[in-house]
Amino acid sequence: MSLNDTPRSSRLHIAFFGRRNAGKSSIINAITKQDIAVVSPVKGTTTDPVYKAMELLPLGPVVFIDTAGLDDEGELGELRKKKTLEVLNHTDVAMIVVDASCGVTALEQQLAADIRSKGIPVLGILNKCDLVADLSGSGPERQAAEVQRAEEELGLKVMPVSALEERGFKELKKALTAAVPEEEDKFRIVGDIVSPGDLVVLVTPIDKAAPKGRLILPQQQTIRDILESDAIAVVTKEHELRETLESLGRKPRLVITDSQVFLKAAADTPKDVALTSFSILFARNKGDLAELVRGARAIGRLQSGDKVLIAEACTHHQQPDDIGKVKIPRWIRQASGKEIQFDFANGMKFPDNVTDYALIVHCGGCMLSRRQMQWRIEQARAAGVPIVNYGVAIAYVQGILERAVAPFPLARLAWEEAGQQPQPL
Ligand SMILES: Nc1nc2c(ncn2[C@@H]2O[C@H](COP(=O)(O)OP(=O)(O)O)[C@@H](O)[C@H]2O)c(=O)[nH]1
Ligand SMILES: [Mg+2]
Repeated sequence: MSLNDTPRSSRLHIAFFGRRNAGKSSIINAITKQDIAVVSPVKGTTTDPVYKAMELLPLGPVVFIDTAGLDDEGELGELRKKKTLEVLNHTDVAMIVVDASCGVTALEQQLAADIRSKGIPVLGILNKCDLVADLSGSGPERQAAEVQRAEEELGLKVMPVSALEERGFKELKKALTAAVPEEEDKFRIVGDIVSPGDLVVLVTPIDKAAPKGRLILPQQQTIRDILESDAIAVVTKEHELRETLESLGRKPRLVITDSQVFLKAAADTPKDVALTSFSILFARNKGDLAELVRGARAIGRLQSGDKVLIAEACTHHQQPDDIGKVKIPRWIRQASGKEIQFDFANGMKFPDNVTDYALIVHCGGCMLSRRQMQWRIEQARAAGVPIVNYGVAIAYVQGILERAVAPFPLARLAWEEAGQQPQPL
C-alpha cells in the first residue's frame, strides 16, 4: 500500500488544533506508533501544517494534519494562525487538544465554536492527564472531574489521554471513529442510481490531452463505483459509441461521456437512453449539482465588463487549447455575446474574496475532497456569486444541460425552477 493507491482527496482528513505545547505532535506520534503502517510523513516548515498519511483501523486511509500553535504572537504568528485555520477548509474531523495542566481557555472555546459553525465534527482531547493524576494523588476521580469540566467549557465530548504514557488511545480512536460523519460513504459517484446487472457505457476520448498508458482518475473512480454496484461497465471511445450501443443487445441504464465530446455522444445516444457526463457526476459527488445548475443560468445574464473567475484545483501542464484558459472563456464569450473579463485561480488556493465576480466557473474538482469543494461553493453562495463547474457550464452553452441532469431528480428540479430562462445558442 503506498500513498498513491488511494487519492488523497478520498482519505479522511483529521486535523489537530490547540495551543503550542498542548501535545498535538506527541498525540499524533502516539497514534501513529501504535498503528504500524505510517505511509508517508510529509514535512512542512514550522509555519506549515504537516500531513501524515496512514492506515488507521477501523477507519482505513486517513491523513493526520499537525498544525502550528494557535496562541502564537507577532506577525509570523498571525501567518501561522491563518495557515492553521485554512486547514479547516479540508478537515473532515477536527481535534482540539487541551493541556490538562492549563485547562480550557477562551482560545479553545472560540475555536470549538468556530469549528462547529462550519459543520465539522469536532472532539476535545485532554492531554497530559499524567500530570493531573500526579497533582491530585487520587488520579481517576480527579481526571473524571477535569474531563467533565472541559466538556462543559468546550461544549464538546472530551477524551482524556496521556501522550507521554501512551494511555487513553484505544478510547480516543473509538471516539474518533464514532465522530466520522457517515455521509462520507453516502455520496457515490454513480453507484446509487445503478442496479446490479445494469449496463453503463463510458465514453472516454483518447486524444492528445489523455495521459499516456492509463485512464484519468475520474474515469477510474467511476468504473470502480459501477463495479462495486455489481453493474457492468462498458468503455468505448466516442467514435465507437454508436456501434457499441447497437451491439449491446439491451438498453444501458446510463451513458457517461467526457464533456468535451458531449455533442457527439448526444447525437449517437438514442433519446430514451439517459446520458450524462463525468463532470456532472463529479459535480454531484463533490458538491451541489443543483446549485451548479442554477449557477449556469448566470452565463446568460452576464453583462459586458463583468468579471468571471475560472478556478482550477489542479495545476496540470497546459495544453495549447487548454480547457480552462482557452475553451471555457471562448464558449462563455460566445454564449453571452458579451465582452467578459476573465481571472484565473489555480491549485489549492481559492481567493478569500470573490464578491467582485459575476460568476465563478470551477473545474470538476477531482483533486478536491467533497468538503473542500462544498466549502468553495459555500464561499460563492455566501458572497452572492453564482458558481458553475466546467461540465455544467459546457453542457449549458451547448444546450444539452437539460439532458445531462435529467437522470438526477434534484438537479432536474433546479433546472426546471431556473425556468423560463432562454438558452443561448
Ligand atoms: N507530562 C506530559 N507531557 C507531555 C504529554 N504530551 C506532550 N508532552 C510534552 O509537552 C511538550 C509539547 O509537546 P508537543 O507534542 O511538541 O506539543 P505541540 O506543540 O502541541 O505539538 C513536550 O515537551 C512533550 O514532551 C503528556 O501526555 N504528558
Ligand atoms: Mg507540534
